[in-house]
Amino acid sequence: SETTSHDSVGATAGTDYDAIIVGAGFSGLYELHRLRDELGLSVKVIEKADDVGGTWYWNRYPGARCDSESHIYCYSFNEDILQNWEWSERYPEQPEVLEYLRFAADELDLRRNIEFETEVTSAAFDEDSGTWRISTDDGETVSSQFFVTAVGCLSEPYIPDFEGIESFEGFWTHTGKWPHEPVDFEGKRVAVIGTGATGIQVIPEVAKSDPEHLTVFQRTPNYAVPARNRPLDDDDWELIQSNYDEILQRAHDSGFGFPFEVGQETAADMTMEEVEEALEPRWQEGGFRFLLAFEDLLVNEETNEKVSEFLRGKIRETVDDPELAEKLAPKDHYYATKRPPLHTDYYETYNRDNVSLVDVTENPIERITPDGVQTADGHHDFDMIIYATGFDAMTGTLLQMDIEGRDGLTLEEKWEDGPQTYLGLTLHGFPNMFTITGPQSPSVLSNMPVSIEHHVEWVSDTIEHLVDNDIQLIEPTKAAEEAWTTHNRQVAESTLYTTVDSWYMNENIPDKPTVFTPYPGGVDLYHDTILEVAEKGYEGFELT
Ligand code: FAD
Ligand code: N01
Repeated sequence: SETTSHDSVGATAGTDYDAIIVGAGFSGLYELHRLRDELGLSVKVIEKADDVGGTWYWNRYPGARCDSESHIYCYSFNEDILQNWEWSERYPEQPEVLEYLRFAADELDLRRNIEFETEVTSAAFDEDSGTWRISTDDGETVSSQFFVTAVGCLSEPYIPDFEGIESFEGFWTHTGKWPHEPVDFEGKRVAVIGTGATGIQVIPEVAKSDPEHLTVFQRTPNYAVPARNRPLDDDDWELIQSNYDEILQRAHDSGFGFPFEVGQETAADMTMEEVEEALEPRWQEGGFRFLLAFEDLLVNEETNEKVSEFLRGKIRETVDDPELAEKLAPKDHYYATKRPPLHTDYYETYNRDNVSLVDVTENPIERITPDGVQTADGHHDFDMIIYATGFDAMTGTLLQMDIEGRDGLTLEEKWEDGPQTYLGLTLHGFPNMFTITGPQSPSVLSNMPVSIEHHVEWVSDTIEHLVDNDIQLIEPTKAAEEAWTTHNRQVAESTLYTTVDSWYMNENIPDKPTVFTPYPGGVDLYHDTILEVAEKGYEGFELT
């Protein structure tokens, strides 16, 4: 392991490192660079995979592709990385994003401070020394002054507790643990369970790969907008490069981390024909530009119902069998109140002869058997089962880590009724711990590299402030944390997000408290807030 001298920066004497970061995805890599190369701290990153990449290391399923456009799904902080990397497509495929993160890690010479194939199994704050003790699955314990989690919001795969899962004798996997070797579907009877953003990407790819049959198990239908992917040519790239600073600035100053124009204020007073006229160009253009057609989409039921109806109409136009089209057209929730996916030929896939849909609300899955899936109305034989059933999102990976703060308080106990944080970045009772893209921050409600940069920069600037001023500990007050938690709840309740069960609401995992978990106030407002807190001398924190 790497240990450099940290005496010069005033860290707590006797620790192994100034800072330990968990995770080597987008977040952890940038945090390492900032703390090591700009502040000169001794830093170690611990990562359970055998390479960098995070999400893009684990999610190797066929069709895995970014929904954010490539030119804005990137780091903006480093001119060399920006100028020396050219994306090949409007939306990069998983191998290309992974390659990009490997490239960034090498450009910044980050690997030498990352310990791979090592999992953090516990982290405890030692009150006497004011330091963190971090233990790993190889039996080691290391100490540091600062503990930064960069563990991802969607990094703990979730498979429902179906009876008999392990008894299945064919190939089965969760999409987030996809094997590194190619998987052959030709001539196979394949099941995909789940129609979230992942299911919507993997289903058309499996259907195209000559399976004997593909059966999709759907619980809730989803609204998806066409991605309209295409290669980026030299002209596209030149245009991007010549305006790059401005494009990135716009993304950083926007509500969702996208640089796209917001359309009109509301559709509430518009006729359906007027709504269609406004939406059709965005539909043709594809991607998340569609999401921004109306400013009040997520707060006004009338606007949202019109947009939702437009999308149902598109599904009905695409799917040949009217009965199937109705099953695929969501009516139980408003558009974008669950994370809105993009698609390439998703609805078209259901026109193939070798694809069928089981609606599990009508015909529930009873159990998995050695050779298939038993539903209420009979047995379905399969050679392969793909679980596209999502993640224990936002808090799952953090809770897995067995984190203990002051007075033996565990994170699990603290968050029994749902996450409580100050700014989604820090926790009362857990001094010097920082959660990159933590719950109650905009994270998953944004183009994430934008939010990640905001967080990493805030954490790094804060640590610099502490080191420069010889401050040993930072901890938010209970009052500040309670106020932030209340503010989150109030903002969420003013939106349509809380009208549906979703993973945003923690509802996808049995026994988790129902709480809206990300911060819904917008990236721009949030960023201003965290900067203001720092400018006011870390308002809401105790510095000792
Ligand atoms: P991650 O990439 O999740 O990295 C966290 C790392 O921490 C992982 O490598 C993990 O192995 C490691 N780790 C976790 N726990 C431990 C432990 N206990 N010990 C050691 N290591 C640990 N966002 C967008 O903005 N646009 C998109 O189009 C988009 N597409 C996505 C597609 C998929 C399939 C998924 C799952 C997510 C997508 N996201 C997208 C969200 C994506 O997660 C973020 O954009 C971003 O990659 C998160 O980076 P991160 O470093 O914060 O977390
Ligand atoms: O997971 P999900 P995901 N029986 O939780 C169903 C990001 N992402 O991996 O909707 C039957 O959304 C569940 O049904 P329901 C993005 O942020 C991004 O697809 O709960 N079905 C749902 O259909 C995304 O939101 C990209 O009723 C069950 C599905 O499984 C997040 O990751 C690509 C079930 C899970 O959907 C997670 O997406 C992929 C059960 N017991 C992912 N339990 C891109 O940007 C669950 N389901 C390209």
